[in-house]
Amino acid sequence: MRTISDLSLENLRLDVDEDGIATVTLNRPAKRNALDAATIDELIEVFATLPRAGVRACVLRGEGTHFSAGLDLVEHYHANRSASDFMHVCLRWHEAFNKMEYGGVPVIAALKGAVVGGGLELASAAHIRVADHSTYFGLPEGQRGLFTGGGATIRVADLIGKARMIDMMLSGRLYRGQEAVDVGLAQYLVDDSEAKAYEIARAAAQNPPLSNFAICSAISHMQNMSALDAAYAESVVAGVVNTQEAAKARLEAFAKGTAAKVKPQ
Ligand code: 1HE
Repeated sequence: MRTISDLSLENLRLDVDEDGIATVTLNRPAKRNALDAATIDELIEVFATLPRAGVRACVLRGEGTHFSAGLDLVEHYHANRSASDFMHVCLRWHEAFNKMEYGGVPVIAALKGAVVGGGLELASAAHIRVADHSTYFGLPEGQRGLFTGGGATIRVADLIGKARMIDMMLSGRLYRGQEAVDVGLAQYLVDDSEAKAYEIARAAAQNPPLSNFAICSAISHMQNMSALDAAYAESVVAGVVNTQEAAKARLEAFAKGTAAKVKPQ
């Protein structure tokens, strides 16, 4: 089993603090964190490793002023790929983003600047997206003569609906600010997206890992199932999670009236 210390990273940085909060940093600021093949390989390695490395939550951020400019267009241009080559590139992207979405570790994306094309595909594989006032979302594939290949047809369409996604791709429309939140591209709009992302990560890290595992994998899996199968799977997952040892002290506290109540502050 690979551990965090086995990882050798160049395009990403990985830090894990004493509370088990990981920070994954896209670290190609000079290229606006464009996603080249090497970065995707490193994302696969990192998100294959985090779930079994004791990590409680993860903040995904970009170095520099932009989260990510999407597919490395210059690499793609020079590689002169065949259709089959690019299909395999896309399969690697899917592997990376599926490991994020289905890995069971809460991933909170701290966004800023450009979150475009493949950068939006990456962000949409996170469980929570936090935007700041510099953040803007785009799918410039149409204007580049391209098509999404990193799961946007599934995840972005799921977030905002197919009509808005088609509009973004055809017309180059960008979303930002409150409108981006209103359409579903981000759940938070704040002055400091990283501070907020860490606040959320720390709150999530208080939950038992098995609860977080279910929240951050089962819901995504169940969305791919028929309602009948999802209801069955939900009952199996709840059977395991809701009887876990780690929940007992919390339930006891509630039964004794000493647990925090669920009320607005
Ligand atoms: C890049 C990339 C990139 C920047 N691939 N190198 N994505 C796009 O269509 C977005 C393309 N990028 C931009 O529109 C702009 O670069 C930004 C708005 C993101 C940033 O602008 P700015 O003024 O801060 O930076 P810049 O001067 O444009 O770029 C700085 C450097 O980053 C420059 O390299 P340099 O060597 O000349 O300094 C740029 O070439 C480089 N750079 N973006 C490669 N994307 C699985 S399919 C997914 C399909 C897609 O993702 S389509 C969307 C592609």
